[in-house]
Amino acid sequence: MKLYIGNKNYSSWSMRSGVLLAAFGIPFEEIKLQFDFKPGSEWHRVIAGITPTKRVPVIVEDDGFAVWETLAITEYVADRHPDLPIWPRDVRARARARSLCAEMHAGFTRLRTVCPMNIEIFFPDVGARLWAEDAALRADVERLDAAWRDALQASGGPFLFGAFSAADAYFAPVAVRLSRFSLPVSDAAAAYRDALLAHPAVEDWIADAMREQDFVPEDEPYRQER
Ligand SMILES: N[C@@H](CCC(=O)N[C@@H](CS)C(=O)NCC(=O)O)C(=O)O
Repeated sequence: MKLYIGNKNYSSWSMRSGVLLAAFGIPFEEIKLQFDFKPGSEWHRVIAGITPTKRVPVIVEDDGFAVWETLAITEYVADRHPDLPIWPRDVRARARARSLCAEMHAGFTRLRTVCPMNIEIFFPDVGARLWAEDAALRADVERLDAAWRDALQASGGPFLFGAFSAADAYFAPVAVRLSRFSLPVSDAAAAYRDALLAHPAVEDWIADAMREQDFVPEDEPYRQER
């Protein structure tokens, strides 16, 4: 099985699927497609042959069968590995985990827009300015904080549903955003953010991202160059 991803530094959706597979020890071949959004680039040529959405991540099986969209990838991986607790075993916890992943997939748009994932750099000044000026960002982070606190309180932690699950893989890029932009959260959310950043699968992804040394202008609203 191949997992096509984008640059690890920037690609938050790729990170969700990559961390999920690594955290559960599922064997896969990682294929990184360098972001290059100029017309006619290698990125456009290769991605168009893999998925009709022209976005990563994408799973491609040996016979060419492809699965795209992170939520669908998560479900496919869980279906293929029913022995692994990718979703919480308890039916209500599982429903709640799916609600949070769906909420993440469709929502938190202000947080995702103004605080794009950029693993290799810390922007505390930008984060402080955004926090002061942007009510929609504050509302997203407050909702996130409440969602995390509710799940952690019900499960007892250290991850949202106790043991690491798909929901945690889903929120790994958000933990990076909170940390890089130094956005204020409750003590419980901060402890979870730090536990997530310290998970070996997340640490490995971050270490790879730090080694990339790429600069993709379309993903760099706060820098002109490296
Ligand atoms: N809803 C999609 C989002 C995927 C997505 O937007 N991926 C970005 C990289 S993080 C991408 O491929 N962007 C390329 C482009 O916009 O051309 C998913 O869940 O997989």
